Amino acid sequence: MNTTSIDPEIPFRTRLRPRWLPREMVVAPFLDPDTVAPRPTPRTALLINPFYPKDAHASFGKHVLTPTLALTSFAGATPEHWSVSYWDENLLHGRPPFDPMPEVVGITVHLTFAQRAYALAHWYRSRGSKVILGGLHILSCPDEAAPHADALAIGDGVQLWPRILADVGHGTLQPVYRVMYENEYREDPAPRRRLLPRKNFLTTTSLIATRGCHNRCGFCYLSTEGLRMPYRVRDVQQIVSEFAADDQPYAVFVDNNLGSRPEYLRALCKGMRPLEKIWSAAITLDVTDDPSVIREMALAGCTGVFIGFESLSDSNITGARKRSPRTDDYARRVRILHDHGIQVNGSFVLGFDGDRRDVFATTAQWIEENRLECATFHILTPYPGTPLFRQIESERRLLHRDWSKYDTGHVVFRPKQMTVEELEQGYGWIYQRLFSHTSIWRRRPDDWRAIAPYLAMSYLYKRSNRFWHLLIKHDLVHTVWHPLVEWTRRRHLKFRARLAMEDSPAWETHATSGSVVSAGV
Ligand code: B12
Ligand code: SF4
Repeated sequence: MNTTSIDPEIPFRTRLRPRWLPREMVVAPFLDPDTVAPRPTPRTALLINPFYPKDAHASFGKHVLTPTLALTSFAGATPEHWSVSYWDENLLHGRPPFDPMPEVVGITVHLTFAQRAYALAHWYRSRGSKVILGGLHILSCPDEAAPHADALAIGDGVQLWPRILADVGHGTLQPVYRVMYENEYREDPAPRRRLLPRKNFLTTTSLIATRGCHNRCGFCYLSTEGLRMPYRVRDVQQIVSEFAADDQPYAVFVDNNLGSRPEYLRALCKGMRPLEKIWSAAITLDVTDDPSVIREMALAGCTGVFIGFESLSDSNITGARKRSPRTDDYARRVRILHDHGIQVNGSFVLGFDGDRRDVFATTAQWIEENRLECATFHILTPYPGTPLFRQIESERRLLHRDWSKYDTGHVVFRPKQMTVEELEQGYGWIYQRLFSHTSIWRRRPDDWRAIAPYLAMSYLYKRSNRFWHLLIKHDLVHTVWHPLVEWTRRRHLKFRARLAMEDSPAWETHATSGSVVSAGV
């Protein structure tokens, strides 16, 4: 355990080193207004994940760890007589294709890349394609998006997409389609993962087993006004089959919270165990209420979890309306995960009303003391339509509505107990600190056998943005990472075999398993 405490003023005395950020990671590909495109080909659809600027503080690797399911999920519901293709602008392959010119272009829209989505929509519409916009931002701000689309898809794309294509076919496209997430999730088809470029992602197996969350934190997109997303699960066997069918050693669950119903998680783990694969997922810390669930996770191949700790202050947590264990119990719960060989990627929000200037040093200190292998920081961001947005807006603390800066890496509101500049400086400092050699070393696992894989993961994942840029640009992400992932899987198989044999608690007998794969997004 480290005892050296970090001086709370250090963040403000430290000069932040400029970070390397190549132009193509911040500027979207050029859309030439003079390009002459062929006439749209009937019954062809192109699905686009638009470009967004990358944060130089964080790892570029997270963008190619695993693909979003936004597009592949509803692509699975495409009628037989339509041909559909996929384009992710973040893979650095230049501007999206236009030969053949698609009859329909479906674009997923988040607030941070809404302007890029609108630019793409304009380019394709002016050349004859019908453009459909869907995704989180269309649900929050439909009026803003409407002028940019032929149709808006508000809510669940899986239900809407076949209807939209049928209406295009009949020439009866409506301006707005709307349906919430109240149907049976298990009736959805599997996402169409074969559309994905396999060589460009560490794994293409993004899985989703549940919808919704037992919490409704005031800052989370799940509390957006008008969003009805009751908790629903898919059948265990559906998930197991999808995991097996994609033929990758590693999966990332993109569920909001895979641990919302611990008994479902337990059943899912039992189902996945025979696959002998590894995976990571986002969960809430209350899953550790019952350590036997954590044991099932380890036995089923869980190497890492992404946990929204959000804050180390109970009043911030209560203020955000999050039901969470007391913060003075966080450390014990982290140990339960570590003792089962599960790495912890902690997510922390900075800038709550209760946060003062010392929050950066205190948070970094706690992360190092508790040896979190990885941490992700977010500047508190009021997403439009959420209770947090309404509160900050009514207090006249919003600085602007430039959504492109609502990416949790910029300050977009006036914090209560520090200045905007202090919050920005503290955010930059805490990332610099956590990526430093000193901090990486302080957070090494207790068990010496797990140190080498931990260091490999930290350096390859967190300190190699030039390397990531090269891999992404030259389509080498999968080729280079696959052997490391496979090695992790094999190590994990040995680890879980020992865990399964012994009756005594894992922490008495086990080395941590370690992983070269980051524990979540
Ligand atoms: C995978 C993921 C990522 C990946 C990939 C992102 C990408 N766009 O390529 C990575 C790791 C790179 C990433 C990064 C970030 N992410 Co992210 N990410 C996710 C995650 C975990 C899963 C997304 C997913 O697959 N969902 C499942 C699909 C099926 O749901 P869906 O996207 O809503 O799509 C459905 C409908 O919306 C609709 N639909 C969507 N698009 C379209 C389009 C059409 C045409 C139609 C018909 C329908 C339709 O149909 C789908 C099926 O119903 C979500 C949380 C979540 N569980 O959704 C966060 C989430 C989307 N991310 C979020 C954030 C904040 C970020 C970051 C900004 C964080 C950061 N600072 O690093 C970055 C940067 C990305 C950016 N600038 O946008 C927030 C967005 C909040 C908001 N209100 O916009 C979310 C919701 C997490 C959260 N709880 O706050 N992310
Ligand atoms: S626990 Fe996480 S996913 Fe659930 S409402 Fe809160 S922030 Fe959203």
